[in-house]
Amino acid sequence: MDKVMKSADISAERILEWGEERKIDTCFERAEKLKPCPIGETGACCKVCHMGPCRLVGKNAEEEGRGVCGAQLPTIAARNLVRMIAGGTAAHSDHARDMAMTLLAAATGEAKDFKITDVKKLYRVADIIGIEFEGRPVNDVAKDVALKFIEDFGRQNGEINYAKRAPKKTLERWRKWGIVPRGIDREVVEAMHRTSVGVDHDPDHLLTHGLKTALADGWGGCMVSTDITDILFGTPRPVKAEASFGIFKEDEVNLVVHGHEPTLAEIIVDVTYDPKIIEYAKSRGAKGINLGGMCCTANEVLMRHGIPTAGGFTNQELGIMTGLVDALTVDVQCIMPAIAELSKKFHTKIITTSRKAMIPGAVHVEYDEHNAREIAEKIVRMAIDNYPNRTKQGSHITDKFPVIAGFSHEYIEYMQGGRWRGSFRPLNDAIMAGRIRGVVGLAGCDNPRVPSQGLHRYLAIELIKNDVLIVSTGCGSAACGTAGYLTPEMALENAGPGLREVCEAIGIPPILHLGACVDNSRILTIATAMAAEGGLSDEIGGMPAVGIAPEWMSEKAIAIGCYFAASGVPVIFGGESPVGASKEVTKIMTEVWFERFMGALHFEPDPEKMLAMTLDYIDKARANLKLRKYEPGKFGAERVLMDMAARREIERAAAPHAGVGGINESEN
Ligand code: NFS
Repeated sequence: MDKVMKSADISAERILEWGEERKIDTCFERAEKLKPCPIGETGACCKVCHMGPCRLVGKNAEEEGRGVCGAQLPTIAARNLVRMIAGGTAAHSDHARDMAMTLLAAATGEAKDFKITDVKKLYRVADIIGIEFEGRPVNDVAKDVALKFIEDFGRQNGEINYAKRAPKKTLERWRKWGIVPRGIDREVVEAMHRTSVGVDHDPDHLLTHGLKTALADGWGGCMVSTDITDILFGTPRPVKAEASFGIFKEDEVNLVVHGHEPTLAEIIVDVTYDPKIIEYAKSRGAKGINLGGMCCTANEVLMRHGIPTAGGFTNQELGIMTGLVDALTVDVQCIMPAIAELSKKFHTKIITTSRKAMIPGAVHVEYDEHNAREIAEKIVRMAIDNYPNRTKQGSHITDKFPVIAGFSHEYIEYMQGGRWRGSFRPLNDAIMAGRIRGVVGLAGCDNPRVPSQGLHRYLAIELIKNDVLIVSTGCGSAACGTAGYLTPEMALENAGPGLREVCEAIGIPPILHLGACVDNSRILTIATAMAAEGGLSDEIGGMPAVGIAPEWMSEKAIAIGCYFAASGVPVIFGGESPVGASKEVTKIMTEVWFERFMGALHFEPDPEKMLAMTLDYIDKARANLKLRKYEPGKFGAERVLMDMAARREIERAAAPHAGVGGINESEN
């Protein structure tokens, strides 16, 4: 029998084999040794008080099972899911809070190393949230924008700022069902309260609040974070980069930024270009400084600066095992504590930087936005100082692939018509004509419990073969990038005939990398723009669009899945359902949510079934919208609204050796 692969990534698999020979443990071995508890895995375990934990198992558990307090299985499963949503929302939104605080400190001059980079985006955002901007100093506008967003966290009543950014009909559904978030913190706290012992016991009522909390994540935390990051560091536009372990260089200092927050990483990017720092690296025997990323901090600096990525979640230990990483700085979220222990077998220095997150065994250099450059310099110097300690220990396995990333909402609009005629008309027309069958958001983590990255890659290839345009984020993007899928050539080789034509005409890959997980908010605003453009659905619900997260593992993924469902997008997650023990909860999330919001959250471990469900949702939406029936290679007429200048810009961006292409800040 063939050996079962742990990772679908060939380089990852080779590093794992190298590690196995030396008995070096990773998440892959730990996942094998530690099987999930079958009771907790399906949501049937309640541990919200200490009369339990109560495990509701057995054939009739749904009807007859009771916890010590009398709680039934649907209540317990619903509570478990709502707590996951609250955890995910808290993570994204606390990150967003810090972004808002940085914007405020930049605007008031307290954070001297930060400035407003994208003034046009600032004005666009100010306009949406009702801040006067014309004729005012930029920093005054930025201060008011920051303060208005900070209100979103602590507001007790009313609606979060960006609720009104949703299509009118979508917002009406939310108002009808009482799920427009008031304030982000309020919804998270209420979720924790309602799921504590002896409070809310009605599964539907609980899950409705779960959706309200999730919307506070999507249209609150995530969207606020994306927009402030664009304002501070620039709105992404196509950029060339590279992915996989080959981004590490044998003769340069390899410093990796890992985690989720872009602020310190942005300053580190800048420091690595400082001639005095480069000179310092040379004085320690290196040819230069090579910055790389992992997980979503990687996505943030990849999108804006073309900093290469070593990949997503399951690659973090393997990166260290190359033996080439001199320092790995981590901020928050998705950082395996195992890296501190693992790093002792190599020369890698692990540096924690957030005041919220420490790991025993790591060095802590605390980031403070008021003193960012000094701290960034200290970190880069630590990496340089560690370069001479590099030994031969390590797999030294290095392959890499080219990547085109940087597809923001603004750029996607621009690429469909140029500076003056940017719109979503061509995309809507291509969908109406059947050239593009539908759109899929491919997101979420990679997971050592499946051949990691494999489900992302399988679904990505099959979907583009079926003329489905993919927008990807987070570790979904990383899994595609480290396989070489994020290039325009991918369309020529693998896309169906309609999608291939569209990609060739514009010069884009069939998988558009939209950024980090918080940038799933870009998918919400793109769907909103498509609804406003006309010809498809006039709300997010009903679009031939589906969200998938085949390898999810984080609570953040659950929050994202739920805010897409509440916004009107059917969502299909891989793996076992964390509420699979309860038929009632499953029915609410699939059938009841679909009736109310035109979205749903499914769990389907079989990737072939995931694919079939995705295409089925898309085709049914096309039929309901009375669009031309999708047939490969047969299209209706469509208008093309691309001006030559725009096309040239995009071709330049996607061409080999091109630098940053497309719009510049003033056109953004
Ligand atoms: Ni998203 Fe980014 Fe990756 Fe999953 Fe973690 S890195 S925020 S949670 S593992 S996609």
